[in-house]
Amino acid sequence: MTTKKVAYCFAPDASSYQLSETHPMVPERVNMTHELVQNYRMFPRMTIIKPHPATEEQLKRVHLPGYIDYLKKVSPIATLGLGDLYPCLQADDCPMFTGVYDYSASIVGASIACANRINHGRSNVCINWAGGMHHAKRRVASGFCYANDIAAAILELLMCHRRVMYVDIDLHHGDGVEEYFYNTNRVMTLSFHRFGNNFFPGTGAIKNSGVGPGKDYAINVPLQKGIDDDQYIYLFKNILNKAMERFQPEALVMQMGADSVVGDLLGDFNLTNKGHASCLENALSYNLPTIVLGGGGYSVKNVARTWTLETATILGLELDNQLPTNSYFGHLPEDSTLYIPPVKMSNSNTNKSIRKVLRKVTEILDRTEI
Ligand code: V1S
Ligand code: CA
Ligand code: ZN
Repeated sequence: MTTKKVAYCFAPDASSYQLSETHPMVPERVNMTHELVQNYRMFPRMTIIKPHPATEEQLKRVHLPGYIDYLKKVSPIATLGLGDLYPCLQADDCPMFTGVYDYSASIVGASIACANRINHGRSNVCINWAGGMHHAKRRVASGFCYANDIAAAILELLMCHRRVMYVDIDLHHGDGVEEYFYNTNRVMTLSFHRFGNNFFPGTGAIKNSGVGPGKDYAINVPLQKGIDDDQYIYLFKNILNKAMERFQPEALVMQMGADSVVGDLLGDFNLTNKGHASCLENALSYNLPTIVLGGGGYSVKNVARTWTLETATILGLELDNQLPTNSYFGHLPEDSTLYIPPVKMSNSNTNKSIRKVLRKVTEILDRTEI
């Protein structure tokens, strides 16, 4: 069991909206996680926080005022179907919907609440599974993300910490967060992601590693389909260890997108949820004040399994593979267990290509100085 003080933020508003009828980012992801965490009896071991929505002023710290005004205005008229007239939302990926402003404000508010608890030393680890919206840009929504809660939380942490490390194990490149901090050496961004053949969002090559004072502080780890636990964990541990040694951060933000787990609707990695969680366990072993956020993940039951397992990892608990009774999982045998096994699939990452990525990333990290 851990001696860490853990807080768990849950904003009902952040997980009560359906973006569109066919949209893969469904609110059940977070609600199912919430119920499993509760039914595994983890709530008494954490401080449960019901955060306030972000204020307009807080949202405008990370977004163009005009964009926030637009989200606010568009919220009540979304049902009129005026989508195509607006340039800041992207019809399929980021549709407008009634409540888009409140939804965004509540996610950002929860991540800021996590940062505030860390800043005041009230918690060592703060969780917001509804957060992790890493694609949102200053003036535009992108890739299912409307407001960048991660950038907002990092800005808050920077008020009390000299250097913040951001680590993103979502399947996709953390382009939005990278862009916010591309020219500073006070934030190191480290994203592991599927890359190539126009895989969304298309950015995240190793060579794109920051500009000006931020040169070499944006670290990208491009990967191919089928990567397994051994390869991923090998890269993760070695790169994070080197990054920690060089950067010496005072706080850590983890984006735990579960679309990098095997069987995801939009993904094709072969990571188990134990492998995914072991990356978090490794990151927590540095004993830094840490914010843990959600992100992507589209095979809903697997997302809930993964984030439940990771909540237990944070608390230092081992969970029974038998899922507790809950209202989402049925009675099928495949519905009864927590751990997700790997599958037989082709792996386009060779051990040689993995070592090459590690070597190139290490060269960049070796150039950084604090
Ligand atoms: N891959 C993928 C994908 N699938 C969809 C999608 C599917 C059904 C819908 F009803 C709506 C959208 N969009 C995409 C990607 C965006 C992925 C975002 C991942 C977000 C995250 O997990 O990293 C963090 C929360 N969008 C695209 O590939 C863009 C298009 C280029 C192709 C698909 N069409 C629908 C939009 C344009
Ligand atoms: Ca990533
Ligand atoms: Zn993703």
